[in-house]
Amino acid sequence: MTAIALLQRMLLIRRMEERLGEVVKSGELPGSVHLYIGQEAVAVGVCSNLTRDDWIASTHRGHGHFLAKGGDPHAMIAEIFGRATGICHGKGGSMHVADFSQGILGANGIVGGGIGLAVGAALAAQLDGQGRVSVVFFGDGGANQGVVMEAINVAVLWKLPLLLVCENNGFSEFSTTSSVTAGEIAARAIPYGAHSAVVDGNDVQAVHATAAEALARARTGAGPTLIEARTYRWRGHVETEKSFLSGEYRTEAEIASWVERDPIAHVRAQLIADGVPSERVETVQRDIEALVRQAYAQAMADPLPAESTAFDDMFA
Ligand SMILES: Cc1ncc(C[n+]2csc(CCOP(=O)(O)OP(=O)(O)O)c2C)c(N)n1
Repeated sequence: MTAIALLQRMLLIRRMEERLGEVVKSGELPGSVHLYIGQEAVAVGVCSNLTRDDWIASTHRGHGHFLAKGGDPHAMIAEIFGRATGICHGKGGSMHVADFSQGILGANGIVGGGIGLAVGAALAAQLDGQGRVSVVFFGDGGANQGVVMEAINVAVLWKLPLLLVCENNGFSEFSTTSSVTAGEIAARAIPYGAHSAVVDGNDVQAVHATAAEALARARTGAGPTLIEARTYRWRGHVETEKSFLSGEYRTEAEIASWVERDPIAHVRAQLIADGVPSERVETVQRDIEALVRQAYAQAMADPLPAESTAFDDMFA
């Protein structure tokens, strides 16, 4: 993927999420959402190495992963608004956006819930023998779920084509990572004999390169890798958190210091330094803005599911 394409995908996530933040604030969307703003380089850096046939499993903060893997922006936003045209017919919502046809096993409301799914997909990929891989994204809070250790253990033993991507964004809800997480997350792979790496999660090229190495190993039967991508969550744990939190759990200065390290500004600056004309970059931005406007307008005009479909798509 070219640097322009990386920028495009990151901008798509950013603009989709910014608009979502606005509609939550205006009360147009009941409930709340977990925004991915600030972490775009992780999803895009990893997914830019994947084909449609590869699998990803995601988290409660899953819109960025869905879009980075090639999920349809309109179908995602229609899903979040409970429309019949949503990717899960309006029955899944923000925390369950999934599209198996794009290799997206879904966002997941259970912290660490994607990990077992991704191990299963990795085993299926290995049995299929087509060279597919399976990637799971989880947070630093998710890293403390026991299933991470179970996944690494079995993936090393069976040489599964699995990549575990921990997005260490500094917080698990309102607790700092350092107050609930012992040691270095990436190091947890080492006793099992898995590969591991720490990467700057705000540098899309660095994430892309680190994931490329890990995925090349996975595709050739050399087993799993755990990547810890260090980044920062710009927005609240949920968009509505100010309505129920009694105090602050971080400072404005801390947030500002990370906004200065904006992953999108970083890649934009790199493009300009490499001689890409600024008009080209502006065109990319304008096109993304038009696409996002269109996705929202269409979703808002779409119908809600018919009552008669309430029991469709149920297994039991
Ligand atoms: C099994 C489980 N335990 C607790 C929760 C409540 N919960 C939702 S998000 C979250 C924090 C997750 O933090 P992290 O994994 O670091 O992801 P981030 O929100 O930072 O992206 C918690 C504890 C849950 N959804 N599932």
